[in-house]
Amino acid sequence: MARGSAVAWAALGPLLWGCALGLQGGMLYPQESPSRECKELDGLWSFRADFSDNRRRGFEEQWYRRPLWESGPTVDMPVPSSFNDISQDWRLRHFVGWVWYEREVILPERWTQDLRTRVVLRIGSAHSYAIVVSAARSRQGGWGGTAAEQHGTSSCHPRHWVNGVDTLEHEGGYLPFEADISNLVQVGPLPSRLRITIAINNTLTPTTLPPGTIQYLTDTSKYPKGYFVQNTYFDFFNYAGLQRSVLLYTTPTTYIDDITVTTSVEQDSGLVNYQISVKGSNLFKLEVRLLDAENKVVANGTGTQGQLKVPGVSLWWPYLMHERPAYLYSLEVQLTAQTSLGPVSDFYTLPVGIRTVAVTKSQFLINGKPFYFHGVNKHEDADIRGKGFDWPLLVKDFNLLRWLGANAFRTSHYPYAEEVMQMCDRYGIVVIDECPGVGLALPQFFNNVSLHHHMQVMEEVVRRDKNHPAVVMWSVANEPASHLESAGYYLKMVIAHTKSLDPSRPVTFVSNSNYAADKGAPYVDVICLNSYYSWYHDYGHLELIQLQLATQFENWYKKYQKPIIQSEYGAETIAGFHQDPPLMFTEEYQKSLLEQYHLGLDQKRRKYVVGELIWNFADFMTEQSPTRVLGNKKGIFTRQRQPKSAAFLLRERYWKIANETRYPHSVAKSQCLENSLFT
Ligand code: BDP
Repeated sequence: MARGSAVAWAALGPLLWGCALGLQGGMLYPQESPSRECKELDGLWSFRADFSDNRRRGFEEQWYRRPLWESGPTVDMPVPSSFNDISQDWRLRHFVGWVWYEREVILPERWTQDLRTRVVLRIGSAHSYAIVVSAARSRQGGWGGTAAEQHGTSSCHPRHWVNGVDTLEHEGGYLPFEADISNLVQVGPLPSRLRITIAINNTLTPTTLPPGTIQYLTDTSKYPKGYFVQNTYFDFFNYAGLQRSVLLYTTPTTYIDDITVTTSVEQDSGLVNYQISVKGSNLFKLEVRLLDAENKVVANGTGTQGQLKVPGVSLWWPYLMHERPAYLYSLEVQLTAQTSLGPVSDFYTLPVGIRTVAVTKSQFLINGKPFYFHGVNKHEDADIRGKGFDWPLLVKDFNLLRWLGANAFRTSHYPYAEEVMQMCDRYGIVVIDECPGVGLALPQFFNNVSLHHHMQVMEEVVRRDKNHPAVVMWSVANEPASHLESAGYYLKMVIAHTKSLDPSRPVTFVSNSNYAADKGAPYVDVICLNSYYSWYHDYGHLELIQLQLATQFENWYKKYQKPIIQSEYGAETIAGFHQDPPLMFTEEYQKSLLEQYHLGLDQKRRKYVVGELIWNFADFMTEQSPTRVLGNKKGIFTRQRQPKSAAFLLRERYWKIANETRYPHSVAKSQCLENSLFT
């Protein structure tokens, strides 16, 4: 990629999107439309953890063959939620191995009778390896279904399948997967009920993402026979289970499979390049209409690909960068097709934000204007639900972000729920979209199997999030051991692959290596740096921060000539601890440390430093250790989302920066979101 002048990825997008993903099919967010119905399966599921020594009893006894309660006791488990913090059983909190979820669903008769209907089972995420077995029951009784065999804790790879048609396997948490189950529910005597059994294994191995190791402790004077622990190399609790929604949805048998949109700007016109894939028939017609926020048609087209021109465009601007941020159009796609069973239609509407992203050697540009990331790093994390998706929590977090004057966050350290990304589009919160490439700490993690899987995961991330205007950059990893030669090759390959999947966005990874030793930095578009001056070393010496920060920035910039984001900095703080003059762990220390960083950042902010993301938005749970007091306490909010003193400090700073960098263009005609409370 040429450097020095602005690189407008958006302009390359339409030319290069042809580099098809290796994945089968699209992963459009399920929505209701005149041709599509959804049935959410959130609520209580039956649940059992397989506590057997080898964790394989469920497969050996074929628990999926019959309703789960028939093979032993079950408990209620809410979905979505992590299973870890729900019960009083400490064994479940720390469980490693297979857990079993089950739920029965009554299907609408049309779904089972109308052969022009396609029924899809979609799992928002299952951490981390999942096998889904679906069985349908006819009105006469008796389950028809499928079977799986042989799974252990140390191996995440299922082996044998019988009647595999109606089963589904997926490796990796944090991303959706789905299966067409029409054949199962639409054959034989009419079925009206569906039993869905999902076995999930949370074991992390050297080839999962994130990676981990299972360590057997064999000293029999200390550990019972077969005793093992899961080692992880990242700093958050490995919550697991059905952490996002599960649902069934329908499409016609000929359907809109995927839509890819890239946008660019030509004078005062917006250009929307679309590409649509259709499955089920070759005899079809596609019509597209672009509607503005007032539902007025502003452009239309036909066919599987094309360009829509929007004169007098209202651009998608980040929150606080413009008086009318987050403007969204709607791309209505209508498919009509001839099938052997007669004509069918399918409708899908995609929100579209028109904006460009570009990087120069010292700036990050959105819509051609310098953008400064003033935001946070987050986690999907809360009391009781763990990493389970929760609407009240989501809305609270976005209200806090806007209160704070934050215009961006990084999805540290895995892709967040799709609903989060939609909120970012609607609120104008810019996202650095990070994959679960975290904890790549050991040399053995940089192997070919991992590399292949990592690339596959990037395909899944890009496939899911490519159309979100809020996503302005992909991050392929957090703090990999990037000083290693093997890591250099690995990162080069993952970054190149990501760029081939999406040439419209810059790509980065987040480094904590030394500038001179980092083998991945040559391949990124933006340098993202984590540093913890006066925290993990030189503790208490706040007076050193400015010097060390200046050295860090100057070294990296001199070597790479790329814009830099301070992607993490922060201090552990127990809310309510006070000490002045400041001592570590107090609110005063966190504030003072931040202030010193801010002075350092301000020295470079107008030069080549293009962003600062505090670690962390809120306190979050980690594994137990002598250095963690009920989790990581570097939040500026507590885990319950109450502000520490630092939140007020940051709020003042972010609003000040926002007021300096706002662009009062009058391109937008209306606003899709009311920001008046804060602007
Ligand atoms: C950084 C990691 C982050 C940790 C943080 C910390 O990227 O995941 O939580 O350190 O130690 O190195 O608080």
